[in-house]
Amino acid sequence: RPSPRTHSYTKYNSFDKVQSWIHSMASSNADLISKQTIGNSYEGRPMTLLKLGKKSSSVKPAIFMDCGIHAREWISPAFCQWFVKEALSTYGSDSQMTSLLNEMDVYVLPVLNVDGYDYTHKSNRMWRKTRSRKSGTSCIGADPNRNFDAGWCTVGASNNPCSDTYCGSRAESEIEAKNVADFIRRNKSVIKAYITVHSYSQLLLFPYAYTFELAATHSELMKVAEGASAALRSLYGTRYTSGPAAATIYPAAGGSDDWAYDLGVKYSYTFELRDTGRYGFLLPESQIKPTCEETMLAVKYIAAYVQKN
Ligand code: ING
Ligand code: ZN
Repeated sequence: RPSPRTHSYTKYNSFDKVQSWIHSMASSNADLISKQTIGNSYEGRPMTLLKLGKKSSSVKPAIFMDCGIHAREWISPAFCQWFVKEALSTYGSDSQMTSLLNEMDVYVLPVLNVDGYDYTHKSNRMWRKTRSRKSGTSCIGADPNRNFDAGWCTVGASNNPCSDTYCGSRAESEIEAKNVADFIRRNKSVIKAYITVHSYSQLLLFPYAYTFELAATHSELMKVAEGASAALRSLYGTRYTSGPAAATIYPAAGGSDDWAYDLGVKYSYTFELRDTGRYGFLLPESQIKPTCEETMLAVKYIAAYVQKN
C-alpha cells in the first residue's frame, strides 16, 4: 500500500490506486479525516467516502462532494484527490481552510462510478455509464446522472439500455446512485451543499436540468456561481459559464444536483471542468495541476459562502 507521500496527484490513478490512497489517507490523519463505506457497487467494489473536518462533540453542518459519476471524466476523480490533499496540507496555515474544517465537515466521494472508472482503465477509455447487467439486452449499464429521482427519464435521457444516457429501469435502479442518495437522505439535516464534478465544457451549473423553470433560489445560486467562476478565472484566466443546466448545457432529467436540490440541499452545483473540447475527456495529465488549482478556488468560494449562510 503506497503511503500518501508517494501517491501522484498529477496522474490519472487507477481505481486500485485511488482505493489504497483512501485507506492510507484515512489512517494517517486521524484527527481530520475518516472513511466509511456507503455501500458496494454492482460489481462489488466498495464506495468509500472520506469525511474531512476537525473532530467535534457537536453536530457540524456539512458539504457533500462527489467525483467520477461518469467513468471517462478522469479529471474529476483527480480533482477530488487534489481537494483532499490540499485540505489536509493547508489546514492550520490557510485561514479559510482551517475555519472551514473547524466549523464544517466535507464529505468527499472520490469515485462514485467505481465499476465504470475501473472499466475505462482496463477496457474502454470512453465508457460513461455504470456496468450493471439487465435481462433482455446485451447492452450494459445506465447513466448514473440520469438515474436520480428528479423528473426521472422525462427529458434528455433515453429508455434504450444501449444508449449512453439510458436512465435505468427505474429511479435509483443503479446501486451506486442509490447508495449516494441513501447517504444524503440519511444526513439531510446536516448537508447544506452538494457539489458534483464532471468534465468537460468549463461550466458551473445548478438546478434545474429537468425543466426550464427557474429554481426558487435562482438568483442566489447564480450569484454564488458567478463569484466562484470569477475566483477560478483569477488564477489562469480560464473562462467558465454559469447558469441553470437546462438552458446552459441541455435539458436532462435524473441528475444528481437537481435531486439534491429538490430534497432540500439549498446549494447544489455541477462543475464541468476543463477543457472546452480540444482534448475533451482525454485531458492531458499536464493539465491536472492547473485545473485542480483553479477549481480549488471555486470550491473554496462556494464553501465559504455556505459556511457563512
Ligand atoms: N454533463 C452532464 C450530463 O450528465 C448535466 C450535464 C448536469 C446533466 C446536471 C444533468 C444535470 O450530461 C456531462 N458532461 O456529463
Ligand atoms: Zn459527466
